[in-house]
Amino acid sequence: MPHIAAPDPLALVEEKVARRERLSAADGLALFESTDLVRVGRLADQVRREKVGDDVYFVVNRHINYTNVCRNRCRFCAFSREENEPGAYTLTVDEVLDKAQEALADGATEIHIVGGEHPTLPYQAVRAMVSGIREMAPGVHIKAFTASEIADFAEKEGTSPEAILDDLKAAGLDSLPGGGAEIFAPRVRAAVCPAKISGERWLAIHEAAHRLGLRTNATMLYGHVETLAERVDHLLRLREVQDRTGGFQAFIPLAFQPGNSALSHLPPTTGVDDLKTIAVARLLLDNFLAVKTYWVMTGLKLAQTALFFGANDMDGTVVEEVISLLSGAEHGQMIPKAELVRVIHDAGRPAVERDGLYHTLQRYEIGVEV
Ligand code: V47
Repeated sequence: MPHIAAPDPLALVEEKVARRERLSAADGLALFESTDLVRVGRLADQVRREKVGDDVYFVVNRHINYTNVCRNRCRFCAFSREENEPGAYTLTVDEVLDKAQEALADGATEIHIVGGEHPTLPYQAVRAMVSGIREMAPGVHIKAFTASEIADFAEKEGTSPEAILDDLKAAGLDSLPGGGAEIFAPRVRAAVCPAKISGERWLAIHEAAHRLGLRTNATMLYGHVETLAERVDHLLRLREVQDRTGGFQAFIPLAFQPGNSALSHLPPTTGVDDLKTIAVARLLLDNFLAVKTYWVMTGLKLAQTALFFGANDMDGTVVEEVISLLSGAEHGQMIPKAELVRVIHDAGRPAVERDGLYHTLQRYEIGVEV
């Protein structure tokens, strides 16, 4: 009997990458289904090097979660509370401004503000957070509000998300973070976040922001009830919007943290899955420059390793990010800049402190102390 070699789906993907051909949904699935992590990673690493070079970006930033009151009560979320439930909190505008002031004194160049769909908090209060920070610090990058908060503000004000985005831009907003995307497939949303805006709506709000000249990020919350095909679908939908607008800055895969949520019976993601997801994102999202590894959710060691699997951004110094803290992420909330630079240098890569729009603020070549 002649020996017939089993088909090698990765070889086809490798050939396509060598020809600089766009990968398909079937290619994405083949990459996710492969257990040859090193081979998938090598391919993503090669694409990353050719596309964006060796620099690894980070930002000195601070997260401010202005409220945990949210009417959506997504099943993966350990953060949200009903308005009158114990543990519910809402910061006043002054408290938000105090936190921002503290962050600026610590050298933050980006403030990342998110909360929830609070049923009674007036839009003017959240707008005042943005305009107040802008008044205090004309140059700081304000990245605030997920698409689902924008939709909620529009509903409260009886207007369109576009009008809200325009108004927030006038108040000082620079960009939208990538949260709230979860997994776009309706099947998954019905199972884990039935009250949240649809995937189509999330994409449309980001596209509207891009049209207004606001840059945005995109995330994917993976490792719960979604299939690998649904992850691929999510990535390809982002790629489609990016083809039209070019407005996404970074893609950030968010590893599901099961603690204290209605899905706490599910196991956490594995290191192999985390690295493969970064790699597949780099390979499918051929029109995104930044693929960010979010160390708060994966741990610093795995985030560092992700730099060999397609990532070129380590997010930031992040203080007090309550969403992941409450869901059991135990990797810390704050890292000094010098430590981030050390970790990036130890991966053999130059570290670049960036601003919120990926302009270089300071380069740290290997061998140079911070
Ligand atoms: O919107 C909620 C997700 C997001 C859990 O844009 C969870 O630069 C994992 O979007 N396990 C907030 N994820 C975080 C986020 C983010 C983080 C860092 C940088 C940027 C950026 C954005 O986290 C939420 C939701 O999608 N999330 N609960 C959980 N248990």
